[in-house]
Amino acid sequence: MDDTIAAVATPLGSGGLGVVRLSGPKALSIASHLFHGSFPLEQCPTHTLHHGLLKDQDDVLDEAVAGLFRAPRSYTGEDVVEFSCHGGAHVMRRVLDSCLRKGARLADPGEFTRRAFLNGKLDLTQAEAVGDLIAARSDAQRRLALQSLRGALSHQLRPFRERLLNLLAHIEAHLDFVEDEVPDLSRADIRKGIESLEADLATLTGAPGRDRLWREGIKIAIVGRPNAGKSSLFNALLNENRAIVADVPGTTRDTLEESAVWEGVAVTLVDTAGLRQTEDQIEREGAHRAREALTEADLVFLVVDAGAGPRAEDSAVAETVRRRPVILVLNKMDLISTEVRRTLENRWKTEGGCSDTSTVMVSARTGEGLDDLRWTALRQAGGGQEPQEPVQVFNARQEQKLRETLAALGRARAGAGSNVPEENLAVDMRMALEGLNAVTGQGAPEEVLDAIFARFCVGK
Ligand SMILES: Nc1nc2c(ncn2[C@@H]2O[C@H](COP(=O)(O)OP(=O)(O)OP(=O)(O)O)[C@@H](O)[C@H]2O)c(=O)[nH]1
Ligand SMILES: [Mg+2]
Repeated sequence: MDDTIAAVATPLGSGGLGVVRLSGPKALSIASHLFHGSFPLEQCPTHTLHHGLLKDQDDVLDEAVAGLFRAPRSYTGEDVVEFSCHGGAHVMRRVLDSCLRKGARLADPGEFTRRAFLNGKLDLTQAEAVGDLIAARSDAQRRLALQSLRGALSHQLRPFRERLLNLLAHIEAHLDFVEDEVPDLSRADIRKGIESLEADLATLTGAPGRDRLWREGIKIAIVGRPNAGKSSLFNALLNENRAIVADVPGTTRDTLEESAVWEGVAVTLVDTAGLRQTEDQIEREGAHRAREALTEADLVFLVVDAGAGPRAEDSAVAETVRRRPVILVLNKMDLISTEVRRTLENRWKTEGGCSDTSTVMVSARTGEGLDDLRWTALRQAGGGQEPQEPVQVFNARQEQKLRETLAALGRARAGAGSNVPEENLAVDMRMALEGLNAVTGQGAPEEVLDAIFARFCVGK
């Protein structure tokens, strides 16, 4: 990386402080052109802070603190200078502009972290964790991200990689067999070795997606007919008066999104427009958006006005959510007498077209049943188990690579148990090794890195 990059590292807008970051071989010389403190920056030792003026020619841009980190002991592994300025958008823009005019290039999204990865300061699981930590909305997400940032995932994979390399070495020893180098592992031993490696790795990987709700959170769409009480439920679950509630069907026209944390899981709730046949153009657009929200959601709350009893329209709405994970929410239970309660669930299930859906009775007005609804949602999203924060979670990319590794190990194990030639065994074992390496990013192709870092924002 022979060029020097610069970017604003703090969010644009007003704040007490705003940071402009420079990284690369010219970071120090560019910074010393702009920064005027008690000592010339270029002669200052690493890991020091300096107070001074940032100037563009004779124009004083700001009074700032410069942080100096010399290669290789910096975030990126290169020379890094960070200017902590007064955090106004205009100040930031001027300081950044001056850096660019002195020869820096505007950093791409995630480029600081990408350089850290390329310079060996972080592996890929750690680089991904930087993005996750910044995006964390719950304590669980923060803990999991911080753990992988500190190398927990790569640390756990290391012994697996060593076992794999060891087995591969024995298989390859069979291959270039020479008289005096008799390999010490029999074919049966190799098969056993692969088998136990496969089993241990499968345990580590866990069930597909089981723990994903902790890492990624869940998105829940609240849908149903107009006036069922969707917006009331949305507000009640958020504990705030966010959406407009009214006795008029068709109150909500647009989709509304808000975040919450339930038992440590980050939840995004989406309130939607009521679904019904209508000629009203705005309402139809609302219904269209509701259907879109439905397809993006991990879980759907199908809300009905329990006392109104199932009607043909309800089956139609139930039909739209048919192939989605759904919870049937019987709302307005405060209006229901005890006798009717008992038969109500069955009636909705049979006549409302929701026969195998789990059902929760609530009242958005009194708050009855809301805890039950939250727990049912978490249990359903967590594959039927009580939500329990996992020790570590692989993200979708890492999990995919681990599954490829497991598949290759499975082929190798089967091959080792039959008459498959050693060459073929070695091919499968090498594929398994590549899969493991890909998790931590060893030998990751440019396109993979592009895809990962494109999700970062500029300045990370
Ligand atoms: N008694 C009672 N009334 C409720 C309850 N939930 C909602 N309502 C009332 O039902 C009416 C409709 O509520 P909304 O929350 O606006 O319904 P909605 O499903 O969002 O309606 P649209 O946005 O028109 O699709 C309002 O008058 C609410 O006060 C409840 O649990 N009990
Ligand atoms: Mg509404």
